[in-house]
Amino acid sequence: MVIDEIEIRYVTLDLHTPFETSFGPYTQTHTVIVRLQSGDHVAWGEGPAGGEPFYSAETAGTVFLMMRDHIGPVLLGETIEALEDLHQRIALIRGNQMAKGAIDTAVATMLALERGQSLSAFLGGTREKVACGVSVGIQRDDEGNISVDRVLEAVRRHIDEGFRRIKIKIKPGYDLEPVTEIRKAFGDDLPFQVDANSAYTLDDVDVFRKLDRFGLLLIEQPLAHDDIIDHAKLQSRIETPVCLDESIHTLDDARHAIELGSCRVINIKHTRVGGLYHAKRIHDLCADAGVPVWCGGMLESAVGQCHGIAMASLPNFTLAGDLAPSSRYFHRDLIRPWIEMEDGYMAVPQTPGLGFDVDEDYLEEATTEKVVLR
Ligand code: OSB
Ligand code: MG
Repeated sequence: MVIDEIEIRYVTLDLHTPFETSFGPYTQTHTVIVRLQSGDHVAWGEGPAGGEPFYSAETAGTVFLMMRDHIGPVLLGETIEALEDLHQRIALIRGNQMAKGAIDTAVATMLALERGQSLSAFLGGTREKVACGVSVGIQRDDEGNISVDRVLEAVRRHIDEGFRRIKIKIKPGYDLEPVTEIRKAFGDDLPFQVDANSAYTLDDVDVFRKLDRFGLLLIEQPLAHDDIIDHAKLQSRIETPVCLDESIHTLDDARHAIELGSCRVINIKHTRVGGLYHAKRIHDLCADAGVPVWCGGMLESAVGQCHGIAMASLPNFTLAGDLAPSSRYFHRDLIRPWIEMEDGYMAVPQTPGLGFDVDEDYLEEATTEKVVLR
């Protein structure tokens, strides 16, 4: 496969409802969409880094620049036969996983397309459908105060919609109460987990000891975004599995975290780890170590979700992902019509490449900046 042209777009999509985490509310998705051309074939990639460097050090702005100035120029005109070839060519670039993820997802989709395979089959996926979980943000009442009642309403709605697992965002001062109320309202059998997005320190171990009583599936990223040492200490003091999200950027990060006992579960976001190539290797490492994984979300467009669904069809993705139909966040998305959730699952596309056509009119409308390298 020869890379003839790379189009890079900075795209913003409005969320129909704000999504609030411990670092504040999101009202828009800021993402980078990559269009790759090879002969007559077109493939799409996405690097959904966000508008601000709060979740990770990268933003959609840095992804755009890295793609334009460093990754794109290295790849133009190059022949790539396997994902490994791509990553060998960009290995000298340090960090910038989301930017690498943006090109990796486009190249993986192109390679799948050229082989006549679905992205899932190309990656070695084995599932025909993936379980959908939902991430419920911190909710506020009309006066702007955090409201447990509103969280209960949202959880009830999502259970009714059929989601297979509920996750809520927590932060200091807003943790035991919503968890207690959700267990009280929906029972102990509800598959239920929490995500702190790094809002706590080891001094808060008592909160996590108390959370142990609620039989949570896992506690996601309780401590610092770049930590695996304190997470190991925390995991040794509590029963609930710790799951790492922000702390895992590389295969070695995953290996170190598993060796140290920093977590018992890993949330794999393929773009956080530099793309599907690395995601697959982390998946395989975790499978060998008996560590289950699940597919996280970044409020990406349906393009990025297609990549995530393909990844989540791999065998060790045994926990429900943050994978939801577009209508969860958007009135309109970059792919239409999008996969509907049926009985809490989404079908894994079986047609070659991405499995869907991009809505190029809406993409153009949602683009704030664009460059074409050829
Ligand atoms: O920590 O998983 C996270 C969204 C933006 C940044 C970080 C996270 C999230 C989510 C969204 O939880 C989950 C989803 O895509 O539904
Ligand atoms: Mg998370």
